Amino acid sequence: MNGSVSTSKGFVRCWYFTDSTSMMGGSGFMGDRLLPSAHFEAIEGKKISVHFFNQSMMDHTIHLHGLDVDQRNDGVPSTSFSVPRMGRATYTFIAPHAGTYHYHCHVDTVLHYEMGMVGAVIVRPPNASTKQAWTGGPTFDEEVLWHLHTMDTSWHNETVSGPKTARHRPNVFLLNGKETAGAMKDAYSRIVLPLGKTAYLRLLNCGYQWARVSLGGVDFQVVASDGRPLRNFQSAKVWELGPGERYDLLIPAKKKGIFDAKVEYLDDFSGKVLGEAKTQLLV
Ligand SMILES: [Cu+2]
Repeated sequence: MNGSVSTSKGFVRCWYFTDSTSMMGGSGFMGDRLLPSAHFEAIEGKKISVHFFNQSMMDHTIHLHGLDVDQRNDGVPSTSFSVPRMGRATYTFIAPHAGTYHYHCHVDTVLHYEMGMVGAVIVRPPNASTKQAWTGGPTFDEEVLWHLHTMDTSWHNETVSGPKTARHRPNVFLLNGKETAGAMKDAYSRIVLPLGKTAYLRLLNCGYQWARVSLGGVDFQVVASDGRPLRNFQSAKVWELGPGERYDLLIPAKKKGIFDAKVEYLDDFSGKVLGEAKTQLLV
């Protein structure tokens, strides 16, 4: 689909996937927004079919990043196929392991990705639990997905990548599709946790910059990377993830308070903070 999102830099044209099976009747994920694109869920070991109707005037695909699909279902036009405008296709795969995954369009990837054709895939354990990360893995009380994304709004006037998209200079910094003013009060981005409970935070970096995540000094454990458990969980207060990476964090609520949670986007070469999106952790 194609639409405009309101940002501090004005309305920005974007392209996105919607979920026609959702209660929202084809709106974006998280109720009221076009970005991020709709996320979907699968169950480990089960065969999944994703029916794609390309309701646009351009070719697109769905590439299931990290899901170990076969060649036909890989969504790379040169080695699989592309879905023409107003065309339909079904992608089929067996969800490999419970965890946080990613999908995106792979046609003129650099531009289609930037435009918003990116989303998360959550694979649940075989018992379909929404309170355990994987079989034998950590359990949690609350689950939050943070989709990290930046925009260079000048790119959003283009229809094909070229000289004007040779450099990515982000000027909009998003958390779940919202800048700080929106993310601070966004029920899908804020982490609200009763004392003694645990949150599971799934991070997916869809920006073209490194992202640094912190929770106002609150300790967390990094337990999984790119859909696989870490052999040793790592305690941290700050975590950085590169473009396309996913990390899952376990956050125990040990102290009452309102903490400044944020994601800072870093220049890939200098490490300088280019911008940030803030929200809150409330215990
Ligand atoms: Cu596309």
